[in-house]
Amino acid sequence: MLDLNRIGALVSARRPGHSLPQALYNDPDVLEFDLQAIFGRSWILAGFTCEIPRPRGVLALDIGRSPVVITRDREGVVRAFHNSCRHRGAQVCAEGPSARARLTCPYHQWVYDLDGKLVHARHMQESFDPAEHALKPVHVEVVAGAIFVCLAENPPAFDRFRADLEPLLAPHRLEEAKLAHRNTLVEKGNWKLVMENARECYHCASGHPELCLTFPVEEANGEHFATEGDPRHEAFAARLEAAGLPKGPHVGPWWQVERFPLKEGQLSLTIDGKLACNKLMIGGDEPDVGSLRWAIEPHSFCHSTADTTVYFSAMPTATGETIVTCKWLVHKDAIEGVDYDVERLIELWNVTNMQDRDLVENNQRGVNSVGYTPGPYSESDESYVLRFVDWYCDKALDFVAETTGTDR
Ligand code: 3BY
Ligand code: FES
Ligand code: FE
Repeated sequence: MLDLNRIGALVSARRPGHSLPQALYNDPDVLEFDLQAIFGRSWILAGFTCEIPRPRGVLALDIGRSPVVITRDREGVVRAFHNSCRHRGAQVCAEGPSARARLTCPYHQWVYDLDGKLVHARHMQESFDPAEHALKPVHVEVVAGAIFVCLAENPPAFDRFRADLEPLLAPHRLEEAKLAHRNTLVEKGNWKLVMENARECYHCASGHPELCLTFPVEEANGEHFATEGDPRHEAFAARLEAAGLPKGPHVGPWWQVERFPLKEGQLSLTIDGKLACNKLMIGGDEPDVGSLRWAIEPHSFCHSTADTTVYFSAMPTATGETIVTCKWLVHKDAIEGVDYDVERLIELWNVTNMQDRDLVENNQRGVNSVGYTPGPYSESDESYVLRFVDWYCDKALDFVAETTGTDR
């Protein structure tokens, strides 16, 4: 049994504006708590509709310890289910994308339709009612080709987020994309350290020499990218307006959405700043549209340039372990070896993610020290880390109050 009062006290005792108390980064009970209070109650960016092409596309992923499976039923409606068989609970679909007409549990071959209905269960007695043993649904929302799921019975309100994201993301035509590559990285660090690192560019100039060619690391340090009165930003805004592309920024309690200019003369977030794919994902033929950064607490950020969308997601697997999943999308008609080269497409983010892994693992080692004391964040350069940590503490204390029936 989790001692919610103890964890609530730990969160309440944190010093605002500072990194968190040690136990919040390395205590096994806190990880269990985070899975319930945070990952169990937030909208998670699970993937993209192009990963579940009609009619047989299926995508399975783990949200903490809870496997989820996403399908499109015969009518094309996207659905999500707990990926746990209604017989004896086995995981029905293996993690990752696959193509299936039905979902067959590998254990005793119970068969489910893509809408979750149980359609076949061998040798069950007369009294057994298949209608009572459909896969359990999980809340799902689709925004411009991006799929969000939430394990909670009552998920957080979604409408404001949708209104902020949809007009900015829709021009990237994710419905017409394909998954060009996907990989994972295991990081020996708590998920919060992975996300704090992902929410700032204070470390970018020294930590990511390759990213610095294209990513405006200095501008990314503030609250958002737009810099008033800067002629380059004004020219960028005018170009976007001509191309009919809204740029935001939109910042909500658990999201940030903003289109920003890349470094001068660079077209994509690649190792050389050139396009990674000649067939554009964005409508029109203007490739110089910067990048749309869309980031969702607790676990992800994406960058959508004219030619690709890159997805980064961090999932806790154990107290000191996080799995980072990266996906690269390109236009579905782009031909590998002709329009794009996978090695070149993935090189920059692979290099960057591995540099971040080393930074996170090093951070975790230092945080484990008996000499660790929470230290101050930079208000200017780590503003999104401050937001993340404040959001985490707020959500954690809400969970404690609701679950224990006490006031905050
Ligand atoms: O959220 C982002 O944009 C990531 C990418 C590079 C650094 N970090 C702030
Ligand atoms: Fe799925 Fe038995 S656990 S068929
Ligand atoms: Fe980084």
